[in-house]
Amino acid sequence: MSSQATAGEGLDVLVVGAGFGGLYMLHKARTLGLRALAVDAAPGVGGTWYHNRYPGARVDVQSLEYSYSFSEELQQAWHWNERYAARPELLRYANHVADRFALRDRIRLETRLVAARWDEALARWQATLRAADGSEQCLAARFMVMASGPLSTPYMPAFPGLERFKGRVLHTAAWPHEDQGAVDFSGQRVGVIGTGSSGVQVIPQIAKQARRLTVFQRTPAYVVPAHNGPLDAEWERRVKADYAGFRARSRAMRTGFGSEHPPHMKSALAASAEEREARFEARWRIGGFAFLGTFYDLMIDERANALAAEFVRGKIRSTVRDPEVAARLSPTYPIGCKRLCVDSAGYYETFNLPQVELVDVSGGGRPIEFITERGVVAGGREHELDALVLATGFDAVTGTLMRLPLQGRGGLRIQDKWAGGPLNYLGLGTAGFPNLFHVAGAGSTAAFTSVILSIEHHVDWIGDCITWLDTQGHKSIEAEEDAEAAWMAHMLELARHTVFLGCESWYLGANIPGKPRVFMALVGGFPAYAEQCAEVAANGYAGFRLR
Ligand code: NA7
Repeated sequence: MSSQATAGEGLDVLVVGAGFGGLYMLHKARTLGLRALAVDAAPGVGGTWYHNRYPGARVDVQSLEYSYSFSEELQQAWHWNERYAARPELLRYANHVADRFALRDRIRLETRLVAARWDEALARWQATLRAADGSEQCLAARFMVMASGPLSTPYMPAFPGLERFKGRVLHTAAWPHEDQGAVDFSGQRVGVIGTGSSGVQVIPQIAKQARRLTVFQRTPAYVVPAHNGPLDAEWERRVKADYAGFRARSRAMRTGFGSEHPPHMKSALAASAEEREARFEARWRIGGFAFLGTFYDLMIDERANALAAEFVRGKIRSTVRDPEVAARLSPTYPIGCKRLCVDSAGYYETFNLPQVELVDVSGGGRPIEFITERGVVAGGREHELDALVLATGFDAVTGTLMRLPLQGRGGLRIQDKWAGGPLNYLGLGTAGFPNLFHVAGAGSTAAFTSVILSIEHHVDWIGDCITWLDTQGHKSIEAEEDAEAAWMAHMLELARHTVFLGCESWYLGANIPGKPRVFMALVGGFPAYAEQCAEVAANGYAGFRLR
């Protein structure tokens, strides 16, 4: 291991992650003339889109909105093939960005941040990086930006006996890179555990190949159609004619996307049954998240929400031929409480196929008991399988940071600081961790927006902040504990007025046994959040301690 780095030989910014967050942070830092380096454990850039290689992986926000806006040349030059891009296209885009902005020479792939400690005397982060060959290097950086992704640590439930299973076990978020490009399930009996976004996407694809597909469902998802297809050339032309205006309209939306179909400003409760049905149907035909904007109060009034939920259950009943299967696929918690699943492949129709079986493993029903050499035992029955796909999600938002030996001021460990859940001010900084910034992490609206819009907002704010600190001659910035506590109270207060506390979601950490149940995202909408962040900056970074 090299010796401890000293102040003189360090970086200005160490960026952790080379997904969309890390790539833009690196670009930003370089345009500001800062010495920056990004590291990523993966062998390629693209983050989420590098790892989630399972068949059917696709973005749930329209491509024209799930893309960078920072470069007019880029947004004009890039052509999306599909309305909702699939993983390969998204990965090509990430690689194109890395090349176009000449970022590769400052990205170290297959390199993991294995430790980082704030050095108070030097006002630097001392970071240890480990390369794939095991060699380690210490680097000092004035600032560290965690662009490690809110959904980057896959969750593998500890099913008893899993290690005994003789077939292949795959996780959707750690899908293997096969020589031939794709895992072949032809002729196999395949089990899928999990019916969130990943399960909903992978299930119809596996059903096309497998001899038999058994879906183990603990909680059914609300699945809305994407109506995906080739990108409409006329829409692309219109957007590109005024991309800046399109982006500005997106930023004015609470979700940062969907400006072409803003929420209808009427209560679902004020509409007649006929009007409601017609409006839900019209939104269903548009596809995607637009459905949740059929009426303005779907996410804040349980009774309004219940009407939307019943409409979707009606769609399930009219699509799935076996009424018992349809009933099992029908959720009862508030719609949108867990992230809505956007379907491009006929998810509900898949359950009409003779080779597909839906097994209820809900907590109240008959959970998965254990795994044998041959398959999964649930409900007292052994389901024999050749391959088992875990679409069991992520230790979301905090999981990646909580696995890092990250030590702030006075040796404060992030694991202790966040033992009761993440603490953050504006979603950007944490008390006790000077000069450490978060991108698309806890405490921001990232989870409820087009994440690239949030990334750009965070990175721009961080870039401005570093520039300001340097001009003012400050060596460090750190969230104040009071400001942080007030921010967390604000987050909870906002969430209380929504339906988001009405189910067990990854937003709440409720998908991970033992994880503190804390609502980790800000539901106040992007415009209000961006305004608060701008105000803090305009007021000399009020709520942050400067040194
Ligand atoms: P999700 O949405 O967290 O879904 C994980 C699924 O796995 C969900 O259906 C879980 O059921 C199920 N699960 C987890 N543990 C178990 C056990 N022990 N037994 C049975 N079933 C289990 O992850 P995704 O990867 O689909 O999507 C994450 C985000 O990525 C998504 O929201 C988009 O933003 C993109 P549960 O619902 O917890 O009962």
